Formats: sequence, structure tokens, C-alpha cells
Amino acid sequence: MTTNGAGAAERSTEKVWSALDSFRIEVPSWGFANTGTRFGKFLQDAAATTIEEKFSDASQVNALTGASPTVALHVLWDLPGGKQDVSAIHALEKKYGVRAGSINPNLFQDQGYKYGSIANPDPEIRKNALTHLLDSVEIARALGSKDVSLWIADGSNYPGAQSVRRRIAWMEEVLAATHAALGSDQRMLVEYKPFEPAFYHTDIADWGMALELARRAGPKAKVLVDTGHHYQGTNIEQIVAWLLHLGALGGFHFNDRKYADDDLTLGSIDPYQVFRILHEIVSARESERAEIAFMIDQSHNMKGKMEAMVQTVVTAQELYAKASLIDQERLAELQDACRLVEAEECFRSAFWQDVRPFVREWRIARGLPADPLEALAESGYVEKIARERKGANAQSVSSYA
Ligand code: PSV
Ligand code: MN
Repeated sequence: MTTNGAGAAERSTEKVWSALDSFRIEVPSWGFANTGTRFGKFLQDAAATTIEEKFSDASQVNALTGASPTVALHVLWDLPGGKQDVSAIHALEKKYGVRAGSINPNLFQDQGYKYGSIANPDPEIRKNALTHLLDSVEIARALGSKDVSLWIADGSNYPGAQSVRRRIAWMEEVLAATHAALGSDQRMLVEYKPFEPAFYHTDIADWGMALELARRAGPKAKVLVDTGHHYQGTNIEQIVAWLLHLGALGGFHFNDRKYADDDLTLGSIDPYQVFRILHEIVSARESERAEIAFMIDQSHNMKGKMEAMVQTVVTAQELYAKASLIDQERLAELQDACRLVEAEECFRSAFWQDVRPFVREWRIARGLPADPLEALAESGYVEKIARERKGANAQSVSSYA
């Protein structure tokens, strides 16, 4: 290697290591449980059947990758007793060394929510939804969780069946009341999704609606971008750039997809898109970056859950490392001079660089397994949990998470 080559490698190592030292991505508790499609689900022996098993799995992922010290909780699935379950979660945090992360209220499973939750025409139902949101804020406070993540499944299936405008006003009311309950260090993240389960109109269908509702709710409300929640061809990185510019980007639910909200593992279909999104993040100011919650939102139907989750965290680390290699100064110069092809090549060359040797060295230096997926296979953890959980899984056909 020439001196220049050695210097470049050293600079890359430095950039990658510093990026990885700060990179954290939250795993979802529901990603370890048996989930399926609308048509059915295929049970996995190793799937988590209790909240303790979810914590155990999450702690394994963190031990293997060094990047996922928190686990997102879904209130109804993980704290069915509500606030009363907080002490049990505290005990699990202590036992497994991973903490509760974002708190996800559930406003989509109760039978009362057939025609909506916070946008339901019935004030009683809206009140119930608000009560659940306020409970979730309290749960988050008790757990020291910064973020309450709201996904509102409300919508309608047929034109004329509901008043889109009256529903906006109802949502504003409930979101403002939820915001008012937030502590000084808490936030609420508003997630959008164009369709599913509603197939005509969804009450929070895109980033504009989420942004406006968040702004009206108050300064602690930000937008949550789930990468699977866009129409084909949407320029997600442009949305990210806008939200950063407006100080309104709260975080991400990462996953990949080919057709709709497919919950495929991150980067499995379009790693370049993830890279383009992460470029917007690494080129943001450090203070802006600190405000962004990176979270995974995937339920693995076919792949082994542990394997898929480790693979996802590893992919996120690699793509973040790649994005950190973009020569931002040179890129800005080339952009300003409108040297288009050179600018594009400067951008793309970071994407095409194989960062895996740098990431591997970083893992070894930090006392982590050099190859997390291989280490998972060698640990025998999946076989062990499959043996232990097989019976419980066989009995759990009817429960969702
Ligand atoms: C809805 O598709 C979503 O993305 C929301 O974030 C939910 O909380 C999550 O998936 C799990 O259903
Ligand atoms: Mn999501």
C-alpha cells in the first residue's frame, strides 16, 4: 500500500469507528414474537412468548452487536396491566441489562376502535383513546423513556363514509391533551402511513399531516418516519432533509419493502435508499443528530427472529459506516460548482466502499464478536430458546404478539 493509500485507510478507520461508537438502534419487542400476515402465521419454536423472553432476546442482540441497548415496548402487548407492570419491566431491565425504549400506545386493537380511535366520531371512544395515551405517557415517565410513539390506524374505507375535516379537529384535540401531559424531557412522535388498515383515507397519511398535527400539538411533538410507510417512488431522503431543516424529525422506524408495508429486513431490497437517508443524517448538525431516535420496526414472518434482528442491526451499522465515509466537504464544493458527475461519484464511492473490514476491526477493538451472525450461530442461543419455548409457541396460535 502506498503512503497515500495507508493514510486514506487510516482516515476511513477513524471515520467508521467514530460513527459506530455513537450509533444506536432500538429493537422492537414485537420483532421477537410470533407475527404473521393477514392470512395466517407460521409459528417459530424460538419466538418469544413472554416479555421476559423478549428482553432476553434483545439483550442477546445487544451483546452481539453493541448497538441496541434499548427495546421498544408496545403497551398492550408488553404491559397488559398498564402502569402496574412498570416494576416488572424495571426488574427485567436489571436482569438483562437492556432498557425500555420508546413506548408505543395501542390504538388499533380494541373492538371500540372499529371506526377510529382519536378520530372516532364518538366522543366516548376518543376519551378512551386519550386515557390510553395519558397512561402511556405515565408509563414512559415511570420507565424513564423519552419517546411515546404514536401510530394512528384511523381512517375509512369508502368515500363519503366519514368527514375527513371533522376528524382532523378531533385528532388535534386529543394530541394537544396528550402533549400537555408530557414531562420536560419527554416527546411524542407522530407516525404516518398512507394506507392499511384503512383503504380509502387514513387520518394521518403522510409527513405533511404528521408534521402539522405535531406542530399544533406542541414543541415536544415530532415526526416519526417509518421507511415502509410511503408510496412507491417516494423520495424518503428528501422528506428526511425537510424534517431536519424544520427541526421536526423525531426518529425512524426502519425496515425495507418491495411492495407495501412488507416489514422486510433493512436494506434487503434497497440498501442505497437507506444510505441516502443516512447521508442526510450524517450531514446534519450534531445537535440535530442527537435528537433522532433510530428504531427498527420489523416483524419477521419467515426468517428466524433472532437471526433477522442481528442481521438488521449489522446492516444498519454497515450502512451508517458507509454514509460516514462520504467526504462532505468535497461533496459540498462539487455541488456548489455544479460538477454533477463528480459530485455523484463522490457520493456513490462511499456507498460502494466495502466497510466490512473496518466494522470488523471496530467490533474486535470494542470486545464484540467479529461476526455477530456467526457468533449467534455458534452460541447455541437459538437452539436453546427453541427447545425451551416450543411448547408455549405451539399453544399460542391465536395471540398476536
Ligand atoms: C404500523 O404499521 C406500525 O408501523 C406502527 O409503528 C406499529 O406500532 C407497528 O407497525 C407494529 O404494529
Ligand atoms: Mn412503524
